[in-house]
Amino acid sequence: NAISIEKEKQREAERQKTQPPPMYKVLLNNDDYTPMDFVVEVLTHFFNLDAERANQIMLTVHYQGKAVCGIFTAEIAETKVMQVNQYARKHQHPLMCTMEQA
Ligand code: TYC
Repeated sequence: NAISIEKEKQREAERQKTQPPPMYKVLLNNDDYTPMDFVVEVLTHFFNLDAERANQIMLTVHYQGKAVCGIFTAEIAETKVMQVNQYARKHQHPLMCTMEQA
């Protein structure tokens, strides 16, 4: 009935307060055209990686097809994906950033 549904909603709300939020992996995907230097620039600028880690991740994408750039809550992951894809399009590169639940 309506009261038990309401109770369950309340219980779920309480559970969420004490539960860590779902986390999302943000990935870069390989393509044949985006310059390696541009990918490294994206990784240092949007994911706060130093040049060496950025270069490692770029090479993992290049050789394996994709790599995780970072793990974030939903809102932050969505923002990263949008910012990276907009920045790539602005510079006319096909670089593709995606997210999936960790
Ligand atoms: N494969 C690209 C090249 O050879 C480099 C590249 C790396 C592109 C990572 C995208 O996410 C990427 N220029």
